[in-house]
Amino acid sequence: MLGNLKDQPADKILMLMASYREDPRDDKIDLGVGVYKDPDGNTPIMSAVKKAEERLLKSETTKSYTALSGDPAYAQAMRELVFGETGAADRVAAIATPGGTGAFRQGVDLIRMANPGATIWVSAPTWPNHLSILKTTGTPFVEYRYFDATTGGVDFDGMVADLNSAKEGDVVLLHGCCHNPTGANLTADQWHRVAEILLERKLVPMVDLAYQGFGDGLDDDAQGTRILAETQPELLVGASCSKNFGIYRERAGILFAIGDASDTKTVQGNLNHLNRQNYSFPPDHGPRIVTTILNDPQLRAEWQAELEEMRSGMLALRKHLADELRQRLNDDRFDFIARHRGMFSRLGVDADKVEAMRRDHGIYMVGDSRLNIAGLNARTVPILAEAIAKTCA
Ligand code: PLP
Ligand code: TYF
Repeated sequence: MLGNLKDQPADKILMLMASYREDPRDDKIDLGVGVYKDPDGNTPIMSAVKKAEERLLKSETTKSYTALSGDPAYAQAMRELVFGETGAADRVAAIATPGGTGAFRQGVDLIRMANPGATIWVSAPTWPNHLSILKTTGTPFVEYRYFDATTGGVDFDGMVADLNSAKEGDVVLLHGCCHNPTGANLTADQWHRVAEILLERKLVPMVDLAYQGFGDGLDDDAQGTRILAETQPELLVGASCSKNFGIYRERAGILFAIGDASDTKTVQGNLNHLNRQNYSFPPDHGPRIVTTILNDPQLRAEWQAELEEMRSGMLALRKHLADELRQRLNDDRFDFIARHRGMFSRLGVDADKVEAMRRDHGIYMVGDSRLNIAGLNARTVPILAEAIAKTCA
């Protein structure tokens, strides 16, 4: 049996992590995997998370099973974080999932149960794991135009034209904020236009919100999702707590399915069913940390302040890098780096240039020229700018 197995394609981002580790150079720079790093290159546990864990250690009296959907207090706290005051709670069904990836996977399974004929429209490009999950589940998908490599922005006309050819019932996957891998995002006006197209063509949006708080702030980053919650009859949202709470390995995520209030009970039952089929009860420790923080004003304020420091640090690095490149190249070709939001920017240079930066300068970015801004600090920004200027000018 096992001899029948074929090798699976490796995850390029995780492979890059391994080759970085093996590189003996002292001055190597890791701009690969999407994990937040402080200026010293560490990914520390946020202080509010540590305090919440201390509290839980003292106060938890059982590790017995929760509910198939996870702790209801987690769903409520996350619903408020993601949707704010928007949207009637009676339209929202939710399950805790192992990370945002679990939320996406469960969302895809739900779509296949509800409408097996649906095609999923994904941005070109999108996070590679979206594509591998769609392939693994045999879910039909097509790309819509999204990133314009010449401007570093969104090809919005292309996106609109492509979505206008989707058929009724198709699902459109949108990154809620901080687009991975490009860093280019829709404006509020563009979200409204997308909302109109979804309504006109009777399409169902699915939002992947993996970086709330990393772009323009907690509320601003949820703006697109909230516009859809206000305007669309149906909406799926997968949210991850991995980045904004820095609890990557705890696997804390949530899938929301919003529809007609008369369907909520059945939708909730189907979500519970999906958790049961795939892994039974979802992880609880990460969600409990999140709920403890969100429901305690002091811990919440501490968490928000720390998140804000991370966010503003990344913005400062963006501006610094764009300035350094403008000075060296004497043009504004890379100014889009300062306009991008989140951890990532795609430079839009060829793979051989990415390879040359790795070989000649020990700079590790993903082959599609995506760099993790949080991998930089004030010392390494000029080093990267020099390498880009030498290699890509
Ligand atoms: N979606 C996107 C776009 C991501 O970049 C990530 C990052 O890891 C995830 C989902 C899922 O994150 P996790 O499953 O670690 O919560
Ligand atoms: O895109 C990234 O770098 C993050 C982290 O299989 C990640 O989303 C990368 C690869 C992977 C899982 C998570």
